[in-house]
Amino acid sequence: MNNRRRHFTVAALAGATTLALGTRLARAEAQYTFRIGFNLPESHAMTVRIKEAAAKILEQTGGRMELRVFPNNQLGGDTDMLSQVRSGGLEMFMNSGINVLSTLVPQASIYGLGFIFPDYATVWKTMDGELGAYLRAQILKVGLVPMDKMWDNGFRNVTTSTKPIVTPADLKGLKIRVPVGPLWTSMFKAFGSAPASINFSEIYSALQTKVVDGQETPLALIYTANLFEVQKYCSLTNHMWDGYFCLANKRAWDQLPADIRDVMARNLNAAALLEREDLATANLSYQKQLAAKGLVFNQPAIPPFKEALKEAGFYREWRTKYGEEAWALLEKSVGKLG
Ligand code: X2X
Repeated sequence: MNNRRRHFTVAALAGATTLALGTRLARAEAQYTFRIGFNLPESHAMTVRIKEAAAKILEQTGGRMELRVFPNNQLGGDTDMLSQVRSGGLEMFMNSGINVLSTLVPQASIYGLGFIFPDYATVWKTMDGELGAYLRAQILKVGLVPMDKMWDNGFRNVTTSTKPIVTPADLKGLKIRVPVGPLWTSMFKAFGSAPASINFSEIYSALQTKVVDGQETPLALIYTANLFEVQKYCSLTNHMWDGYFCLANKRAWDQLPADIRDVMARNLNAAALLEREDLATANLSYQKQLAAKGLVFNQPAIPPFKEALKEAGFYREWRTKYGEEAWALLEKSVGKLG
């Protein structure tokens, strides 16, 4: 798993002075190599910040630790990457707790319950607080080591190729792509939609070929994954907030020397905080940029959507599934739910 590359390469190259050669030299010298995979596009803030963190890790470990970054489903879809990181074929994986990770750790999706976060301040208070710590402890139990800081994906909005969503009734019968996680299927069934679980790697073609008519992701993704090319309307439902855990295979993580683990954790956590700021800033302009690309926006009234979920028994059902401990931690942070 760990590449211990032979040092004669370095000796042979010693004396090289150009930056390009310097980089290659550092690579040749790396004693440990991890790959990190995730589903977001190259231009997404997460990709940019992870690459930056990888460069700092290489530098701060004196070239001993190389983190190779594979965005955009280059290593397969989420379902594939999750099984690779569990087996150790992949050392690190970024995934939303509501996405495939929740098929392994059911509690991980609790923060995706509909309409529970009024703003980012409440999101970070919750996910950097007791609930986040509880979720990370659950994830650790399945042999995945989560870094302390979560990364922002964003508040999610519904887009369609057919009509704007103005009231909950507009969601009825809608063929909508959702990620592969039971909370999503349950939420859109509660709205009366026809949700289809499809990995992000397949979202563009599923929309283009009209396998589904709609989808729901944050504006950052509608923009960076070019979903506006195959969607016409965007309804600002902000129905749930989503973020990513940065995960390492536990056996691979434990094999790293403690000082390298420290450098990794420090840089990845710092990068997560920067990525949160990047998106907070970018979010201010995505709507305008998407409108300029032809996406038609509307702002539905939100209370009827929350009411529809309540009436369908959605919160009751998930409270039972998550259990009282997780539910109490959530309510402690966001207030009583229903
Ligand atoms: O699949 C999605 O929609 C994405 C990229 O937002 C997640 O990973 C949850």
